[in-house]
Amino acid sequence: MKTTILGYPRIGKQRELKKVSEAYWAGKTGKNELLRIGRQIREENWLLQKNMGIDSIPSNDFSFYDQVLDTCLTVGCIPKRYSKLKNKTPLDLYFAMARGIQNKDIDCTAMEMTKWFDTNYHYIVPEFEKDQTFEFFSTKIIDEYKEALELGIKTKPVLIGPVTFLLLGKEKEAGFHRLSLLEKLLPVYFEIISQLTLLDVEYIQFDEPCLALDLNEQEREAIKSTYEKINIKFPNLKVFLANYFDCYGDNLNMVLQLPIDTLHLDLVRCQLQLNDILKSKYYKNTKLSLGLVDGRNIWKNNFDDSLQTIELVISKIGEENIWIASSCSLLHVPYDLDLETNEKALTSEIKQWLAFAKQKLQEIRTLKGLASSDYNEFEKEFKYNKIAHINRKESTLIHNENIKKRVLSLTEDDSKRKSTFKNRQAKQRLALNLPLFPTTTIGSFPQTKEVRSWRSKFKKGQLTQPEYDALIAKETKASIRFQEETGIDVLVHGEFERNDMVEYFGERLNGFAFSSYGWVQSYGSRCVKPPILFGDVSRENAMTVKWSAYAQSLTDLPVKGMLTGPVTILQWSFVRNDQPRQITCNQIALAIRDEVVDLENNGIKVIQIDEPAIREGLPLRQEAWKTYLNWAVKAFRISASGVKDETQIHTHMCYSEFNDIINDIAAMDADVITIETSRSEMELLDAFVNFKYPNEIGPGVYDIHSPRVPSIKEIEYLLIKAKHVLPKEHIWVNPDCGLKTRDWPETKTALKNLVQAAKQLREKEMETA
Ligand code: THG
Ligand code: ZN
Repeated sequence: MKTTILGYPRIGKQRELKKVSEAYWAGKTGKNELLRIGRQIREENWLLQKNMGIDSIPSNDFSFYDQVLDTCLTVGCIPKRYSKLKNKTPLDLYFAMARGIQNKDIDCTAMEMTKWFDTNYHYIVPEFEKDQTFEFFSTKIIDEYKEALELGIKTKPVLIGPVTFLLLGKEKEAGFHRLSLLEKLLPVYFEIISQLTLLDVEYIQFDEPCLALDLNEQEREAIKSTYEKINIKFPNLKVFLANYFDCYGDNLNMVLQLPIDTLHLDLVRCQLQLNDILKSKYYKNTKLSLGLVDGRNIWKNNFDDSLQTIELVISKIGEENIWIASSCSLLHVPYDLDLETNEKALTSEIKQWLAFAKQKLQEIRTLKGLASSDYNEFEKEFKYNKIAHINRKESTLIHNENIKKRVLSLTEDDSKRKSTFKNRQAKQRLALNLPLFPTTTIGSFPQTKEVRSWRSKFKKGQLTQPEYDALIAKETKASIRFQEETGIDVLVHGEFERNDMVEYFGERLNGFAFSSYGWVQSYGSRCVKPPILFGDVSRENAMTVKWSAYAQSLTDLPVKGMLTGPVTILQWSFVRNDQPRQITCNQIALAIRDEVVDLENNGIKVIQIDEPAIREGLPLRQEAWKTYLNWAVKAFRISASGVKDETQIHTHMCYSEFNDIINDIAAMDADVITIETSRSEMELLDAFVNFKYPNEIGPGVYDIHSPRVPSIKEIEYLLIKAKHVLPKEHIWVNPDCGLKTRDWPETKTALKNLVQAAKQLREKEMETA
């Protein structure tokens, strides 16, 4: 029996990598310092794993930005627009691809970014051309293997498999399919393997998480031929093939026949595949890596359950054919629970239920101990583990009978508005009196350094509540005046009082706890600190009414109330695993519903409930889509349906492709949806040619992810494009997303242009009418 993990967090225990990269990009620190911190993080991670008793330690799981981008560099898949940079230092080329580059010699956009499977991690999307060639370009994987060897550690290098790499990318031109590039790509993989073999590598981990998706015959065949070829060329290499986030599903029979050493199973996401494998006539003598320790969530492993599984597998295939592993890379969990010493933030009662990355290493080691002859040495830990689980089951912190009852007594009517959209629309028109092509923004205004410093001073006790409130009030008032002067029709208060859009609500609801250092990489140097949703969710007091009502008191124009939706709060938290996600989601939905009603009672006529993560929560296999979409859409509707017809409900979505779930988005029945489209020049609207979206819609006409200011003409052009597929009475004019990452000067100019474009379009309509 061996222990392993598929990867370790790399942002640094105290986000050292984030800090040094941002300083490097700002020109405030040199390359040597950046490289030094990178080396230090790798060394710390490796030595920690060694000390914790991990037998097979991964390398090449480190990254300065993203592992898919690393793979692009490894195989020399560098879009032509960067070719000028190829003879510069590799690091500058690398960051230019990740972040774009703009100076007097060169002006290149960044490569696109998208969500990594169903996680909140974003990867860089590889770009392929028809005449794409590959070469072994960056030797990072070799260098890091050698670096670990020098520390006396023979690692298991991690490579994104060639099929997954191709499938994750996109074709930059028509006329070919990216999978057809496999023949050209494989020789580079052979070259890498051959160099690693010369260094006496034993295992290479190939990550092929595309095996968790519905694959067609060709894609399956590509996997099969790839690993057969690798085996023919390198018969002594031990291939560790990893799939995670879901079952092998229809791909199982094929992978069981592959000539590989070890097959990794994510047993957290898919328990049932284990029995299928042990029963299968195709299963011969492949070793099995049992991914029992959850790499996506922060709960302690249940040793009792895991041991039963391990013992079953031992009885079938023998101890020597088993690995104990994390379910996926530990990238998705924070570093170390031992850093959490603030008892007020995270009580010891809650802490005893949790395991972060370092604790998960210990769990893997303990499971191996308990399943082998070292049992006695680990017996004590087994006992503590049992106690923690009993304690969690019975904790009064977790269970709230009123909430459980309220969810059980939900009826169909609770997820329905009082009237049809048509009736509501008529009443809302009278109540709001908006012009054609009404303008609005998505909610947040720039979170300047100043605003963030107020919050941080307030948290440290350097500002009193009244002092802090006065600063927020002043900023909110200025934002209302700015919007009035600019001529925006539906205003927002600006969200100056908020941190992260999920954290803010978590902090105000029962059932959530917060870590102090529980950072997880979201993309590049950007991190999030997901709330820990440990118990039944309830709302004691209004969460947003104070600032929304204050903003509304300053103006006669409607001010939109701003909330985060139940599915997004669920998706961006570490969610309890002791009840179905659907029930937890309904609890959040009821809390948001009460907030929506409170806002209405306090004079707010337009309320936006954001659901940017609804697409990300979609299961990887289509057979599971319907069930998920049913409860997710319903949870949104529960949150939105407590109001009268006159109150206009908005929602907002971004970060994903929505075309394939457009029917379900319509079923959410929001009166207005604002949606990200501007980067793809309204490609999204293609979906609306065939599908008549029934309610009102604001396709984003200003890409807020870039400091670039769109001209009036550009915005008008996008709106005219929208007018071709949407009824003009349904079109709203707004940016792509919230403006919190932007600065004021560009925001002001861009919004002036946006209002002007809407006005011009209105005038043209008047002329033709
Ligand atoms: N909140 C959460 N998840 C998200 C987003 C979010 N996932 C998708 C998308 N938005 C990811 N985008 C970002 C953008 C900015 C930051 C993180 C994710 C960011 N983080 C700060 C940093 O790393 O410096 C830390 C945040 C803080 O100081 O509170 O800027 O909006 N949950
Ligand atoms: Zn958005």
